[in-house]
Amino acid sequence: MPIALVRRPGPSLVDGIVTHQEPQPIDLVLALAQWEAYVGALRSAGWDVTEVEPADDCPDAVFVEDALVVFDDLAVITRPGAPSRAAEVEGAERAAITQGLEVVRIEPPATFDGGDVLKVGRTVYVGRTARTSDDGVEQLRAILAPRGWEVVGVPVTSVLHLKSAVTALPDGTVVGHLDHVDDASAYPRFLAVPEPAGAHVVLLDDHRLLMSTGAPATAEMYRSLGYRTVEVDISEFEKLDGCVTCLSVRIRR
Ligand code: CIR
Repeated sequence: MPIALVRRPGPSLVDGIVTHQEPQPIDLVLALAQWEAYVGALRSAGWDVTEVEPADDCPDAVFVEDALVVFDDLAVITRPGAPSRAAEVEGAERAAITQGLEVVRIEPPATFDGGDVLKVGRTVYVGRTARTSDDGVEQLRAILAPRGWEVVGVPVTSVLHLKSAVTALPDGTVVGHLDHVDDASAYPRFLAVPEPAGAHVVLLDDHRLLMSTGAPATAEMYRSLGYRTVEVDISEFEKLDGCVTCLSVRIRR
């Protein structure tokens, strides 16, 4: 059974970082209910959902994808670019070890957020952003080259992370909204979607896509391509520049 690591949101979520939109109040009760529904969608699709220990002093800890990235049996523990997120990696590392993963760390002074990593086959696209430094990209390249992964750096200028702009369908087609994609030609196969939130898909399996309720036209487009969609309302996390991908780390072995 594939494993999904998640991290329960704590009371400090209301103080999460907002960079790419006007700040809006966060409804904590609604956020927790939305998080439970997100976890429920993963479980219903056959994922073994495991909670990483909470990091309630870190308002953005629920966005667990930024703290570690898994490649086969290797967990790369990141070095988040936002200082308030630095302590998130401690519990993430313990969770990786509990899962029996080999662990390596991104070392200072580099910074690296997991949301900047998009895996398509054995290609790893890495966004160069305000959170992920050139040095971070190069460290990942050095870690992964001997393991048979190719790292490709891509520019990201208008959103927080690479995966705020693009994700990929099960057949490897990269999907994104053209307002947020700096260079669609970086990807061998690219499909433009009609809504920004439609660019965010979690692959539940080869046929089912988990996505936000905030992109109904894109969901319809994916269904016309033969996929099934599972849509969850994550409005409280979207107010904090989050999306469906960053709320879990999927481990497929
Ligand atoms: C942050 O600014 O770090 C959080 N408020 C949102 C992080 C979202 N993570 C992601 O897209 N991978």
